[in-house]
Amino acid sequence: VTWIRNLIQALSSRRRHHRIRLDGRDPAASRPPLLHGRKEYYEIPLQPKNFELDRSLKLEQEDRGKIMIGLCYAPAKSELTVRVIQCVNLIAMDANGYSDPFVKLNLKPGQDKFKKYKTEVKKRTLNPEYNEEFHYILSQQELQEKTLEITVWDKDFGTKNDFMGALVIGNRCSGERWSHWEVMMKQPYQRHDRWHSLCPELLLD
Ligand SMILES: [Ca+2]
Repeated sequence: VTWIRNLIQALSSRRRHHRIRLDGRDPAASRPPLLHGRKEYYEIPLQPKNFELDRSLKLEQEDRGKIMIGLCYAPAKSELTVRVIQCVNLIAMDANGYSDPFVKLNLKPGQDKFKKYKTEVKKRTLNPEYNEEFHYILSQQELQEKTLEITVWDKDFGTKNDFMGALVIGNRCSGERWSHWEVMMKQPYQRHDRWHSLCPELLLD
């Protein structure tokens, strides 16, 4: 139990690393010389106590990669077409250093008539290309009140899928995520392709 006590001590201190001996003995009690260069200690990274203070870690966590979405509205058919084109620099969710990403679309506020769509799963990649189109039938007025929720997931076979990143596009959003929706409504019958950053959560502004 000595090494557990040491670990608890290290967790309560501000140290980022603690040495743990693999045979469970207290490394402080005796320090025999290293024989044949064998590694006796492994550095175990500990989580910093205060995530807010560690800015570099926070930035790293927020970088979820980018997604390219194509939007086109055809008023004569009352048809919105969403094209999921591709993603780049997604985060790795699997132990092999890759993910098996797929994209889900959800037009909100949702009624039953708006189906939830998803793309194919692209296996073992962080830069998937989809080029898949999905269609919604709704009037121009309805379109103004909608937001499109886009989420990226890692397919896990046998267990729950992992959330990877999110994007909301619509009139209630700000910046690029609003202007993309705006240009789609102002210039109908044309496909407008744009890159967007993925966020760790669904944000409107
Ligand atoms: Ca997976």
